Amino acid sequence: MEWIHPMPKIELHAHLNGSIRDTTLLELARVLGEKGVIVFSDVEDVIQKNDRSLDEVFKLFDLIHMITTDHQTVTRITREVVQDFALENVVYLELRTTPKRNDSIGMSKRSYMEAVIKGLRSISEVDVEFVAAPDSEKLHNSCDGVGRKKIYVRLLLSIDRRETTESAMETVKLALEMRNVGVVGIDLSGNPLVGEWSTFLPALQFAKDSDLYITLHCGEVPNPKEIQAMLDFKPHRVGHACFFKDQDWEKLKSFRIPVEICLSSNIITKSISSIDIHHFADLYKAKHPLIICTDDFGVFSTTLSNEYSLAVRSFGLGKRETFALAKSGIDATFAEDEVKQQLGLIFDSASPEYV
Ligand code: 6MZ
Repeated sequence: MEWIHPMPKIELHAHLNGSIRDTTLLELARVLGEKGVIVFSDVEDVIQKNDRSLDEVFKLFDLIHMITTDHQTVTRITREVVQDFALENVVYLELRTTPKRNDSIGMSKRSYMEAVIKGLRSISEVDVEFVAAPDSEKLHNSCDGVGRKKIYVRLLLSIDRRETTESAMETVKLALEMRNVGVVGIDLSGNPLVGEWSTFLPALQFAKDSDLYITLHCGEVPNPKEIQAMLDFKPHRVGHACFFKDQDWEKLKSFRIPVEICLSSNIITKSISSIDIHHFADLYKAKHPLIICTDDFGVFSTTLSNEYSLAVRSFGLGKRETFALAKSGIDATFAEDEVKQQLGLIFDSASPEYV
């Protein structure tokens, strides 16, 4: 399946701090170990482990945040994550991250996001287009092997389920202020066993009313009431949808809400017990909009190409169907029409290889 890597791809569900290279994480952990902040040998095994329950994943995130949350490191990991996606021939990336406040190092949610933006600006190996610019220069052909690679990047600000209504509102206001630097929407994520939907609803409703796009982690654990409430909110996309019941599927399908599918993440965290019963198959058969994503390529040791290979092997997709699936992701992006058009051209120019 060597054709999957060069195929243009769209990534819509990627958490910044879940997408750090192991080598970078180990290097940063070693430095903190030398400073006596952590015991390196303890965290080394945790970072390199591949099999993680959902609970262990969130413990790992607490550790990662301890290692990464200073301005310089946020800038570095942003740069590396975007470079890694560009190398995977991702032509459009919606990167999500939770703006963090840490008074002890003078970090505000805004300064955290400024460090992310600095990371985007610091990439020189590939062309990164992240500011909505209708008259931006025309795209180089990203697949002809001659032009420089170009990747469109848009940002989603995540609200962590541990946050209060007030803190969630602060994130939404920040997103509104940062629309001119590529922020297009809001994500609700974090440990699904923590927090109440009613806590986040005021901020999410305000975001929606202000024309920000919304994607929700929905049904990552069994929580029938919350799933129905989330669907009634009519988000622009949902992620995971692992514990949906018939009535949830009916609603999701009638509203045509696209689903971000994260196969390895769902299998590794055991949200889905086996790939052959994954809801990808039913949604794909029903021609429901869906998009294959990585979730946390660092934490789950995967790549977007690997996720596509898994789908091809598990659900018997052909080359042409896989390409059509990747291309159909354009409609699910939160990008401006101009960008969607450009993405259409990129896929069209690559299509002779995939028909
Ligand atoms: C729910 C997840 C997640 O925001 O610090 N996150 N939330 N389910 C998942 N599935 C496994 N994977 C990641 O990236 C890390 C944060 O993203 C959310 C969690 O809130 C995690 O702390 P950022 O860049």
